[in-house]
Amino acid sequence: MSDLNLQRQKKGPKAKGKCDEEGAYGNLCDLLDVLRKKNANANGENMAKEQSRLRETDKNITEGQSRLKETGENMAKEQSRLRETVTNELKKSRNLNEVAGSLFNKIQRNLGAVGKLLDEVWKMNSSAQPLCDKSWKHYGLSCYYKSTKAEPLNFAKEDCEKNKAHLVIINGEDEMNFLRGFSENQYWWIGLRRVSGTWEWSDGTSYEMTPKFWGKGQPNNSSTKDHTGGQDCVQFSNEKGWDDRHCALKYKYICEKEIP
Ligand SMILES: [Ca+2]
Repeated sequence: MSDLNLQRQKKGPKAKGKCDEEGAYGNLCDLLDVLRKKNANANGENMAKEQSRLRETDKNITEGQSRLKETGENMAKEQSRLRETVTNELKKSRNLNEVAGSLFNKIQRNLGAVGKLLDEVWKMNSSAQPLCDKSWKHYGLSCYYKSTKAEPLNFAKEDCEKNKAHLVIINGEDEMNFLRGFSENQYWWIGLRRVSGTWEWSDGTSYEMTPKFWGKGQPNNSSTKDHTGGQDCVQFSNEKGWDDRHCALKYKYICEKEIP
């Protein structure tokens, strides 16, 4: 029996409501009613399916979130471990630097002592050849030369090199004390330069390892009316210590070479 006939049987001839008309209109109305209910059932089923899919999606999202949280936590732990490792390595490297710096200073002091001894021995032997060429001054294991003219840094550097020497490298306190006396209160270029923002001695001696004798407020890398940009070269005087200056400025210079 069709849904429509069943419904009409259940409802009976006296059924009240929208579809209580007899005949074609009543049948049509009943048919519409059945269709509406079927449609409602179909919608209900679709909604149930949709709800189920949504629940599944929600579950997947929750699981994904949980995995992400776990990954995030692992990454945070790994980051923390890495930070700790880097900190420890930095500490070790600083300690090594300190040890190396201390050794370097000891070596410098020993070399100074050897130089003085050499000087004493040389003085005792009056027939010995001078330790340094004429117009060069002996100190420690080196000979030092003071220029008579003021020149830009590049000229000074080349002039020292022509004499198989280099602009003076200040390795320690002893040598600096010697140079203070040697400098006669004038201004001199030394072999220290800023290269790409890092201070470097011209013979490759480590700047980090050597003691610094910067004057008050130096290095200040200042600009002047005539010279903009970096003060990348270093001048020293007994009175003011080291001062970074523009390399194009002219100063006298001190060359140094090792005792032959
Ligand atoms: Ca300066």
